[in-house]
Amino acid sequence: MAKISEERLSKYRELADIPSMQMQDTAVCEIFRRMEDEGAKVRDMRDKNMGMYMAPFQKNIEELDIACVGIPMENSIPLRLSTSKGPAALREWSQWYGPVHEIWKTIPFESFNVGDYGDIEFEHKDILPRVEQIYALYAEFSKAGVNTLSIGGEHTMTYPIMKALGEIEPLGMIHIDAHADTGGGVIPGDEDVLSINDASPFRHAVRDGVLDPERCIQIGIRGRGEHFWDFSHQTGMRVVTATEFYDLGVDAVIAEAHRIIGDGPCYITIDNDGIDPVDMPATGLPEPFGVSALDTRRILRGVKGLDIIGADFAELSPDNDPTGQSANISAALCFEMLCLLTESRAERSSERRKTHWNK
Ligand SMILES: [Mn+2]
Repeated sequence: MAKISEERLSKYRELADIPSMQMQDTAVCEIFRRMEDEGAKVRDMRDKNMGMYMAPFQKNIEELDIACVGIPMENSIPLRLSTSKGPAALREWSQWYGPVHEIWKTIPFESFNVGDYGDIEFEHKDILPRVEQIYALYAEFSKAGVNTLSIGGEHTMTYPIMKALGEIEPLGMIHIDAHADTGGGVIPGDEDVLSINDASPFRHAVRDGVLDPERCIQIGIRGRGEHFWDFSHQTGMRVVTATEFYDLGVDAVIAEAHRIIGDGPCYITIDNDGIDPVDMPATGLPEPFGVSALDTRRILRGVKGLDIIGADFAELSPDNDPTGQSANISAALCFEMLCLLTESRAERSSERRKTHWNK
């Protein structure tokens, strides 16, 4: 048997003496070193003092460029509850991701002041005052020019977020979901066509003039609820069912998203039930035959270049997945969105300020 030559072996032995970190991209070495110097516990991923993606907790809106926000809202989900635990589960699993994007090499912390704002502490238990409270907070973010990555919590939250962010200019939308969420009086026993719940956020956002339906694409829609979504079709939203998504292919759908949304501001919202329940069991209303987790990531990577001003991830219900894989995949997908927010902000403005942990 031929052995590996001495020449090759001596080369491998020389390489084996160099620490991995030193062989890597110097930008990655630098951010890890800086984080440790500033007191971030990058070696302890269970440190409860660490915010999402190891970002520092920060409440000062004026100082933030990009805020990660937990919205532990659980009001209108009819069954299989636990969305109020979504932000905590995502925060825990997010420690596995970042600080660098594996393909784009984006390091959000080196471009902007990224902070975890923490979870919204609701002052009321009812849905309407909670919607008001979310709106008031996001109006402050919008006024201060902060881009937001919001982790739910039920999908209702996206209505007040859009109401605040779309006030200056109506938003376009990339929406991944099993349900189009443009319903009126969807929940059984609910006679009010304009009630606010997690099946209606986009009906309200369009009605308020903050979401432009002609610049919306909804991907992954499926199940028995098609008759609820006439508002999407009649206002000109592009509804791509999960079946159509796989017939057309991911690249064709991404090209369509670029064409529909164009240059204006765009919001990305993912309801985790848009993703196939095989990958994402931690949801309240699982619908089989959805978009895979991998294809969800391909969509997110494919929409780079659009002007993404905000993003969210809704309906994560950790109790429905004891393995934690759903929260893990959710955290991976949300890091993609954090990098999209970073890339878009960098396109929009040449101002830079780094994240610091030692304040
Ligand atoms: Mn939804």
